[in-house]
Amino acid sequence: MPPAPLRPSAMSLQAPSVGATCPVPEKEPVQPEPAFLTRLASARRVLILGHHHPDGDALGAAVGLAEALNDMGREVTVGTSGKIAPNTLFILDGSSGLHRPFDAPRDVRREEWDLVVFVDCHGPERVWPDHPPESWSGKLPPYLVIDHHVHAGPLAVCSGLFHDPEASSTGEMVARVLKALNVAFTPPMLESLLAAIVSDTGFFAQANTTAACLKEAAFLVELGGDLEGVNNKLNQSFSPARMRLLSLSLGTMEFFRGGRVAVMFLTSEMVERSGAVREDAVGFVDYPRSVKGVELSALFKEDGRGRVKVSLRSRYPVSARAVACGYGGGGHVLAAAYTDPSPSCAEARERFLGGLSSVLPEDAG
Ligand SMILES: [Mn+2]
Repeated sequence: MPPAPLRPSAMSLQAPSVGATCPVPEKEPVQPEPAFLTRLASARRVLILGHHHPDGDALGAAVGLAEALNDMGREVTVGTSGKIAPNTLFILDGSSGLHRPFDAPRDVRREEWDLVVFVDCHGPERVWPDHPPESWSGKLPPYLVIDHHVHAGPLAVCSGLFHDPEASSTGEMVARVLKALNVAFTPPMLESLLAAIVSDTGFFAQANTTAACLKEAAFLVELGGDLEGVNNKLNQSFSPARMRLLSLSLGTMEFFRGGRVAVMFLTSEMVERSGAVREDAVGFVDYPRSVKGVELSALFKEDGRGRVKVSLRSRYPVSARAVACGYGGGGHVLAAAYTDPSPSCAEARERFLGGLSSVLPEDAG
């Protein structure tokens, strides 16, 4: 999921007048605490885990950190839980054979690791959302968290936290960690960290593309990071089956509320007919909101288990999160999601449209 979109501060919206001293519009980014770095660097055997169904940021941040720790002589594994979109698999190829699946908390044997690092999420509940807290509570090795999502409350059980909700991506934060550790950046680190940053910023196009984010990316490019190469792998390497699936899904786009709301379906039947896999649908959610005048968009995806996952995008000031929270979901202001118990996209859409009046009041349109 893309990161918390940030509204630019009032200061950054004011262009400096000609001849005036240019103001410093952004405060310096948060750096990891020395104790956090010591904890990270002193572990010998480290397991790095991103959130369930890891996206480009979770994978890139994990691999970037893993490569650095590996070069420091640590035993490192990147663990993943859930499915990975085909266009982001290259990020794992860049790691030195350090990846394996961890589909359940029991796969993390306590005696095997000195430390677990959760990246792009705040802990085990985001890695194994289908497992009850009893399955991991008190059973994991000590763990650190590196994350840019907004947390609901303090994280009591982690042994160290590097948290910056203003960071564009966890990849940007890992770049800060590696600099603080005086790591010599290698091509696999540069590629995976850039892949993380561009994944969460829509290739430097979204509101979270801050000056700090661009500076961090520029630092990585200066060291030899190849943005064009990352773009080719991430956005120019889709399968024909994925395009067939996109075509079927786009064919279902419909508009409501005078064009302010757009919805699109992705059914299991379409996945089967196209020969694609569900994870090929990465990026589909952005199409309905890309239409002029659309303030809120929803992609309804049958999850293959009799429910419908609803991914929302909105334009400021409409809050996708407020809509998602109304249905028991959550997320960021402009990008959020919830699961609808309806067996079909059409039923889930009716429920969605029925609950919009509080967020998107009826107007003349
Ligand atoms: Mn992220």
